[in-house]
Amino acid sequence: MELTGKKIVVIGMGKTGIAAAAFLGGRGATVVAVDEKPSGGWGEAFEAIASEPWLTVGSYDPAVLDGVDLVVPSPGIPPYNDILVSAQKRNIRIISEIELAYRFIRVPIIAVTGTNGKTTTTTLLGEIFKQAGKKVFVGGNIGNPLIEYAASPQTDDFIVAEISSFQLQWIETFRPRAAMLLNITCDHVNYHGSFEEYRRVKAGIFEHQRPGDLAILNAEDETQEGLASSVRAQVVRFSSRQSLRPGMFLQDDFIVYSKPDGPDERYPLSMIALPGLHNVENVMASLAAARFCGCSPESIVEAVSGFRGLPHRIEFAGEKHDVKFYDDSKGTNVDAVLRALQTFSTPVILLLGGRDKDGNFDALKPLLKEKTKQVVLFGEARERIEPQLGGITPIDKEPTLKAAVLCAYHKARPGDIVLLSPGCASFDEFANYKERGNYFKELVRNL
Ligand code: UMA
Repeated sequence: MELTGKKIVVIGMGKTGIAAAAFLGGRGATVVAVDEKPSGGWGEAFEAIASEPWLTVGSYDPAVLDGVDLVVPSPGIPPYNDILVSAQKRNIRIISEIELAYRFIRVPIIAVTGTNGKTTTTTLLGEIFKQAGKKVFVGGNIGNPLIEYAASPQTDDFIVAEISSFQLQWIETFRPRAAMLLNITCDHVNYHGSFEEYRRVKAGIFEHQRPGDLAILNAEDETQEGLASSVRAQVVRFSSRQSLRPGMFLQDDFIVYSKPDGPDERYPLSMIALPGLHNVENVMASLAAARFCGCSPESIVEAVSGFRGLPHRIEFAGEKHDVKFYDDSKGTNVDAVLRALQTFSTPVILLLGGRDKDGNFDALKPLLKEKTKQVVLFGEARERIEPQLGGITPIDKEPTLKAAVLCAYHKARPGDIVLLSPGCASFDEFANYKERGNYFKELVRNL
């Protein structure tokens, strides 16, 4: 892709936009940086490139597009953004940062997408590769934009990339050597416009693959029905509920990998230290990718056995008077709450709330009845969620997370579990889910 002499608008001066601007400027393009925030507050990383001769700051409106060849939006810029809508009307090319990066990356990319489980699976897969002696870069939505890697010497054997639907929005040729779609449930509908569009964009991860590539699909996810027939890559499907031959499934206490050629491989479920069936699915998907990339079964068992999961994903947060607390602050949508609840067999006091993302909390009802003895709603979303739960379980409402934790602790009896799995964004009280989870853990420590 020729960038020299091109005039390119980069929208959003966060992590991605700044890295993309630096890359483009370094390749001879003229970059116009725009952001909805005034330019004084774009942070230190922006200051480091602010005086480059190839960079100008543009106005945050469609007029900035005059004479522009290309637009690179940051992932957080929704497709209905005025500048993007205008660029489309004017037939100005728009590509996402992962598409730009892909054009310059020579290392095979293993891409992980799905509504839930992406970060855990990406991290686990990175660990497996390392255990197998492969040099690997782990990046993407997990926190290191791929465009930064494109500017590096690229000496790794593989890239394991967490890919969000936002990043898939404007791809043209992005072709991962192996790609997996863990699951699709309702999320980010306000960004994509509809669930159908969200699904379409997510499935785009397979769109440019070729027959020698690998597509890993979840056979139990009904939103993926029919997808296998439209994928050009070879397909491996995994299921946590039924036998699949060929495919990956559970039998007795083993994950069985039945391949079209060659004998079955069997991996003991006891190697998985993470709770919940969803984590078994994450391991199955990782296993398929790792075997495809030449990791030995022994290294897979070794790496999975040693993997203890990530902070804020159903993480044990402490115990007081025989009440156990779990931090699932990363559970910012209804499906993640369902997954977290399924993990527990003892009575749960569930902390639900935060900033509303228009989730359908009605879907929680059957599991709430089965698993919870109490729900404590908190934060901005508490009033909207309450009627959706239809009185299925006792409910308390508190304005803040702190008040919710105190309320839950007060109601808990020895043997109970208090689970923060909010099903909402954190932004009403916190900068992000990590800050919310850390604050929760601090509250538990101080009880
Ligand atoms: N901005 C605008 N207009 C808008 C929205 C934002 O100008 O309409 C500006 C903001 O003022 C800010 C900048 O854009 O200055 C932020 O851009 P961004 O939101 O794309 O954030 P980045 O810092 O570039 O981080 C992005 C991902 N963020 C999002 O997708 C929202 C990070 O994922 C990712 O780690 C990073 O790139 C590196 O790849 C975060 C995330 O929440 C963790 N992802 C979503 C998720 O996981 O659910 C998809």
